[in-house]
Amino acid sequence: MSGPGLFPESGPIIETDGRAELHPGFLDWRRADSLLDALLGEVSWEQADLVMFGRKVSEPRMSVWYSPDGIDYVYSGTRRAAHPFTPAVSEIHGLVQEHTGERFNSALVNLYRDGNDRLGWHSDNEEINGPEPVIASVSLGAERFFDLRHRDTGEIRRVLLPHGSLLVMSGVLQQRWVHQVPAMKKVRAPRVNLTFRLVKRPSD
Ligand SMILES: O=C(O)CCC(=O)C(=O)O
Ligand SMILES: [Mn+2]
Repeated sequence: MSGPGLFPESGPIIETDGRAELHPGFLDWRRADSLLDALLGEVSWEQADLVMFGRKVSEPRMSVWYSPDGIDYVYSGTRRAAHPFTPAVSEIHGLVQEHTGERFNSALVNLYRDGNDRLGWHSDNEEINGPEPVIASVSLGAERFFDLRHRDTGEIRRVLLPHGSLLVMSGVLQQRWVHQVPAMKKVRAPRVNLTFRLVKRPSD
């Protein structure tokens, strides 16, 4: 560790009530640069609208839901249509499966255009993700904070997610902790994040 948990070289960030583990050098810089360029060029970003307190609001970021099996993703009153993987998403998918030894069949890909784009407190606890999902989250581009907050104790862990890093969340983490990507107004550069998941068709 090179700091009090903020810039960990590698390893666990959370080991109680679920697990979160950071692999900063998952992709070397050259590969991370070329995959970021490829994604910025080939992804058809969508602006999703959520329903919050009965009002429609636009998410402060762009995103796309990839599920080659054609399973749509429904959350916060919005339905995200399934798309087949693009070549770069497919390449990263292969690397993530190889590195983790886990199988994933979908990815939510987010574009934070600059430091004003953000993602509020939430957990990935929808039925489609299953009760103890393994979620593998790849970061490319601008470094952004990622915060985890324990639902009962209020404890907060903050990490900076580097270009080319992989964060793996597992166990009961989505039940016991929430997470967010806060705004960082000074950041001018874009960041792309891919969260790989193993989803099943909802039983409704
Ligand atoms: O951008 C990130 O690092 C997190 C993304 C995330 O939490 C999500 O897509 O559910
Ligand atoms: Mn999430």
